[in-house]
Amino acid sequence: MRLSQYFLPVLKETPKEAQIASHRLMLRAGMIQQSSAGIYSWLPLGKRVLDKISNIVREEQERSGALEILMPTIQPAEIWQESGRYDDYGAEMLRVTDRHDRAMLFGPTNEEQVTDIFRSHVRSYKSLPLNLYHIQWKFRDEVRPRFGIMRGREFLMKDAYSFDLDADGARKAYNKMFVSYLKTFARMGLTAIPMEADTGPIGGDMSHEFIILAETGESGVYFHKDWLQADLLADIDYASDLQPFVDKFISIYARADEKHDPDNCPVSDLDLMTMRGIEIGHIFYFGAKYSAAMGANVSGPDGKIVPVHMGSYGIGVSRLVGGIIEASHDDKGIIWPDSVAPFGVAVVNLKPGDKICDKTCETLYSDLIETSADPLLDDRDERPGAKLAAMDLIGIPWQIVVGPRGMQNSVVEVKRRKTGETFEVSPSEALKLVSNVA
Ligand code: 5CA
Repeated sequence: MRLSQYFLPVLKETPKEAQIASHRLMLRAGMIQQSSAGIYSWLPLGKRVLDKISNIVREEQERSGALEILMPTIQPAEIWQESGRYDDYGAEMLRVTDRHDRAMLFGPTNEEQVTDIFRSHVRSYKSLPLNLYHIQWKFRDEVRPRFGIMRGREFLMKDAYSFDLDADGARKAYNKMFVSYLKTFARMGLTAIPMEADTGPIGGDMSHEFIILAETGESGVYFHKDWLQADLLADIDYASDLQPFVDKFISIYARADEKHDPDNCPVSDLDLMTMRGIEIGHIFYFGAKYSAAMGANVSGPDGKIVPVHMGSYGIGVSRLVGGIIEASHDDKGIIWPDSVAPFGVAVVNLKPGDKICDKTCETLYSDLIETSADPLLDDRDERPGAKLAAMDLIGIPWQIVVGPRGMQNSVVEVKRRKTGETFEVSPSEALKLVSNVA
């Protein structure tokens, strides 16, 4: 992408309304724009990151065996009346009426909708296990939307729903999602700590929320310092018994502050850490809560007809954009992990119009496209300082800076955003350097 032809409305001033780093930086980097309270447009740079994150989530869901579908944002009230949640959900649910006076709603979650799909088609245990997921916008009329897209009213969620014949099968489905979450977040450079949690309006009797550590998190967390060195499962065979893995992770202490009892804590003061955390995922096992209410039954091998056992598994995809920034930024701007960066490499032409600089940049740019490094070429007619500051602000992991002075010795400067290290190398060595990252 050529920056001269891109839409990157960066802000010079720090927006006053933003209280936390990620919100400030997303506005300054031209990633999002507020439409109304808790509702945002995603501008080109923000949309790229949102898509990168969605794709990692999608890949790890598929690896775990879940199948992608797409359910609507607008749902009929009837299915929520069947489950009994239509009234319970209260003012958080955005209710709308269509031209025929039919009650509809903008989905805050999709247990009812997916249960309706299931009961229309599945009758036998032979079709199980089944896990259906989608990545879709949700609406919750939060009392206090805040921190930009972190607690929005409209937000993008990955929600998966598992169906099994019995509690045993459901536990296996739960374990698969548990493990796939650790992998998903590790790929984004995040250590996500699973914590036993309350089930709230989703219901059920087993639940874990996944928390990343950040000063601006909404909840306090107590945890064993081993979490900071946890080995997050590079390779996992989903067909194997995952219970030992899950048990191992659950056995490392982690509790929300309201559940932490200092007098009965198994962890010594020396090993215990406390920080604030951001909830980026939440998984639930709720058995037959929805299937019994909505008549989603299957016949077992013995011919007996029973309500199917279900769980649901959410990831805050749009919240993750802010969460990653909270976990990875400095006073100059965002520091994207390579896996979710909007562009892999920035090629900064310090002097557009200078023949050698132009030619070197064009060659680097086309070579980087060739190697799929997803380059951004800063070919704007701007002050060098402003260009370098913009690249730091938007957090591109590698920068190749091409200027007339370096060109006299046929060298460019390569900078690693994360460490601030710089290397003076030839353009071809620069290509090698930036392509050698995983
Ligand atoms: N049906 C279940 C699981 S699919 C469910 O809705 N779970 S949830 O309520 O915990 O939401 C799942 C994830 O969505 C949360 O972990 C959080 O990361 C994200 N999320 C929830 N509310 C918001 C919000 N207002 N703004 C941004 N992200 C949110």
